[in-house]
Amino acid sequence: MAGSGACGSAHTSPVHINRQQPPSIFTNTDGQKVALITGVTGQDGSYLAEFLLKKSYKVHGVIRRSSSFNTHRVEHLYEHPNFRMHYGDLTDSMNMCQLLSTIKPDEIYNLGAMSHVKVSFDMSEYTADVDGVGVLRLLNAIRSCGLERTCKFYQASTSELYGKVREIPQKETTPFYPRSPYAVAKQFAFWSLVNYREAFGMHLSNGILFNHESPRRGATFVTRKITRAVAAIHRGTQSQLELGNIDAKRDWGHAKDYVEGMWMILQQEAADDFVLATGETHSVREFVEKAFLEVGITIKWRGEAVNEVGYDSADDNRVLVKINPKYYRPTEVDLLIGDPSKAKKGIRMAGKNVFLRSRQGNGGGRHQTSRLRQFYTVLKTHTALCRAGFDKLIVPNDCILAELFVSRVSKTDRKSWRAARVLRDIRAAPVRVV
Ligand code: NAP
Ligand code: F7E
Repeated sequence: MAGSGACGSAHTSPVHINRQQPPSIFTNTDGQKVALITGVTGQDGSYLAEFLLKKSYKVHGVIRRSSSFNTHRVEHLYEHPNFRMHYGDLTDSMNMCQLLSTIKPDEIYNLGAMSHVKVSFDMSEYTADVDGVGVLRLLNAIRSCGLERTCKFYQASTSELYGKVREIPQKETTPFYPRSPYAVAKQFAFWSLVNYREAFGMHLSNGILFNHESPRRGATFVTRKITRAVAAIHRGTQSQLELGNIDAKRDWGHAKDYVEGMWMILQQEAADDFVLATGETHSVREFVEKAFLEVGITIKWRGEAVNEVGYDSADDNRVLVKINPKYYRPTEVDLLIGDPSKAKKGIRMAGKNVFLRSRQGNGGGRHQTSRLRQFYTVLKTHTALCRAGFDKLIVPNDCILAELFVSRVSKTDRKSWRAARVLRDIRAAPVRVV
């Protein structure tokens, strides 16, 4: 394996954030694959780390320095002998170079990003730096470290690239029309990969992923914002939910399925770009209605535009949903619905298409549910968690707790998530209400 380029000789002292890590994690002599995940502390990064550890990878994650804790999604992995975290930032070229020259990953999953579309309008230059130029930094670091023949690279591209959509549904050949600084930055990244793939023959793949959610979704994205609010309203600790454009439509899937898709994309012999999507679309309005139904409230609507309100059908005076223009975006993406045919045909493992096997409903099988049911599963999981008050509790392993609910609802993965152990841990944990 190469490693003697400009960065190859750079000395680095990785941050030993987790305790009791054997030094062998940096060597790849025993045939174990080595993966580097940027954005490991995010929704997708945490699921991907778990997924790769189960596949016996050595997993290195990049964590941003923060004055407050940003590790709650991965803390349960700290003691894993094959997991290690390193301080880093996509805005720091030397840091990226040093990490790559030390770790010499076989696979890089670039999930790190300023990922909030609305916020990108307020922080456009920073977003371009992290989500756009940051990717180029990583690609150059691979080349500088002489890893371009051995290292595969996954880029977290996005359905936001389609923006003001030119075609319905959207597929790999649909022209892009980005509608936010976030999407513009991601377009720069997308084409940087294609260019380096063609110019230098590197194994670089874009996953064009449509929205995917989970109990680990950040609380300011619309699905979690709604379900948390519904639960709080149900508990009597919140009176109303304020939203922006409730007529936007999204193709929502489950993050756990999508991280498996990321891995499968990198297992292809030839690098390529793939849409991962469910092929169904639902409006934010519909999500609101279904979420309230979970707590026994039927929402009815009256008024128009900013004056529209959602009220409890059992009590006309009980307004539960209001429109607040502060949540509108300067330019909106109205409708996203993906066509994942290429991935379904193209991503095959061991002669069998197992892509989106458990929660996507792409055929028969005992664990399979319909795509619509999957949408409700995400919704129910959020609501169940919040209704039970868990968003108000601090437990050491709340990520795992959330997974337990996923397992219960979807009836999959029960064994692998060791429900009994989780419950025991929760009971023993010093729970405090905040
Ligand atoms: P997320 O929960 O917001 O996680 C983003 C991660 O990036 C966090 O770990 C964050 O660190 C890290 N990060 C932010 N700025 C960074 C920087 N300057 N340097 C290094 N790391 C940085 O996002 P996600 O939902 O897991 O999405 C993962 C990736 O997929 C993102 O690139 C996103 O744009 C893309 N994507 C997401 C979706 C979706 O529906 N979820 C769909 C398509 C594409 P902190 O924890 O410290 O903030
Ligand atoms: O908004 C509307 C909003 O913020 C969904 C990121 O992971 O997926 C995500 O981006 C829709 C939009 O996700 C509120 O206007 C209404 O139309 O949950 P979101 P997003 O913008 O689709 C893509 C694929 C990514 O790549 C991104 O990284 O919901 N909406 N009212 C609202 N959205 C929010 N956040 N808050 C509201 O109050």
